[in-house]
Amino acid sequence: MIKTGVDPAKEEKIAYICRQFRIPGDMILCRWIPNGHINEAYYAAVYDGWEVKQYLVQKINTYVFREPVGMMRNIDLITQHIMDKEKTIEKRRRLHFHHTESGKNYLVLKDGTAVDEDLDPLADGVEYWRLYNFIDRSVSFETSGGNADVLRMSGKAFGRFLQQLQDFDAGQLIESIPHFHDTRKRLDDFFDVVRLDLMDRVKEAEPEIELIRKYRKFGCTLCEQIDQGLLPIRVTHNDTKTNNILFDRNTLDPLVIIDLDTCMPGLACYDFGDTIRFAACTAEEDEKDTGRMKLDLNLFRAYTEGYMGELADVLTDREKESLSLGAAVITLELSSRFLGDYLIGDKYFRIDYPEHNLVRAKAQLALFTDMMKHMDEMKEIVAEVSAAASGCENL
Ligand code: ADP
Ligand code: GN1
Ligand code: MG
Repeated sequence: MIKTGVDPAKEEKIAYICRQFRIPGDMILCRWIPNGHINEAYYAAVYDGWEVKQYLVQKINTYVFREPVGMMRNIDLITQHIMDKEKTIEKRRRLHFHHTESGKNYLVLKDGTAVDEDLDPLADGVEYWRLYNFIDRSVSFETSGGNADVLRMSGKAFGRFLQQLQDFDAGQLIESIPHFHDTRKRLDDFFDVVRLDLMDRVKEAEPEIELIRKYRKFGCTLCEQIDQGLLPIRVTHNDTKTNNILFDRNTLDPLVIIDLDTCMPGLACYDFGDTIRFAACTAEEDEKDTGRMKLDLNLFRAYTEGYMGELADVLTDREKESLSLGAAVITLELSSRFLGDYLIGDKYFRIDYPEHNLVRAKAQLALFTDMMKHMDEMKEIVAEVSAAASGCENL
């Protein structure tokens, strides 16, 4: 069991951050939230003498997000756009980022003290934090547990999200991580890392490296389709794991999409594919027994149904055809990212034990191999479901 308590110094720091965001009252409880591989998230409960209010306090990982100010502006624009669409005032269905006294939706600390300047995020002692509403009585899924409803509701949630962003002007956004899902560049970078072999770890992963090499050209398929102008660039989420959706704990109603850090121009099929990779799989992302990493076609179908229910009339035919490819390509891409991180000494993804990234890469490659075996079936399911969702069953 992972310990989620925090030490008194950290507790004091989180309480200080709450005060910088002008939260009235005293922090009475603070817990570390271990899910998520990138940012550092805490739950904080604050009592103002009248009621207890709950917040999510998060340190932005500036090794990963080099432009936190631009990224927070992206998030502001996107949450505002969605609010305007939803016209909802229910707090549990939206993310509300609090502001500091100087009106920023982020806080800069230098050696633990708040400063008003946007300091270099990579400089020593500099940290960027944010604070927003904690969505109460919600649950997020680290795995679907084989439950098709989780997948169907997830498809609905991410489909709706994409649909709501259709008229959002992508030109307003910065690329919070340049080339995030540029698989061709990801694979080039991976083979550079293999060549350098800084940690002398290549010898531990030779079959995995060869497998990635074998499919390198396949991994570039979607990039080629972009080059040929075949796939539209939309504003996408780019990190569509089911643990980035908060569901109502009792009804499974998807309440809100979180982790908006990577929202930027991208392809629908990477969004579609990433949920499939994460949740339409018979085991968790970091399963050690690779024999358990299989694609579950029933879960795949359920996700496709939820997704197409929102997007059948939005996506182009070519995009629909690309969805199954997206699942395989993003799984290969992430395999190379996990393995590349292992080879450079685990600088990017949070790990729970020394070989964690290697284990993750092996698991993802096993899933990728299984997806390739089932590519035709995936494509058939997408065609069937999208035809039914557009009301023309006989296609
Ligand atoms: P990361 O980039 O590290 O994945 P996330 O923003 O996804 O960070 O947050 C990590 C986890 O914290 C999520 O998977 C979710 O379980 C929880 N979480 C994040 N935001 C909220 C929120 N507003 N309310 C409740 N839980 C949240
Ligand atoms: C990271 O932040 P989190 O845990 O939701 C990563 C994704 C990977 C994912 C794999 C910004 O997502 O790209 O697919 O881990 N996010 C970033 O679990 O790199
Ligand atoms: Mg997350």
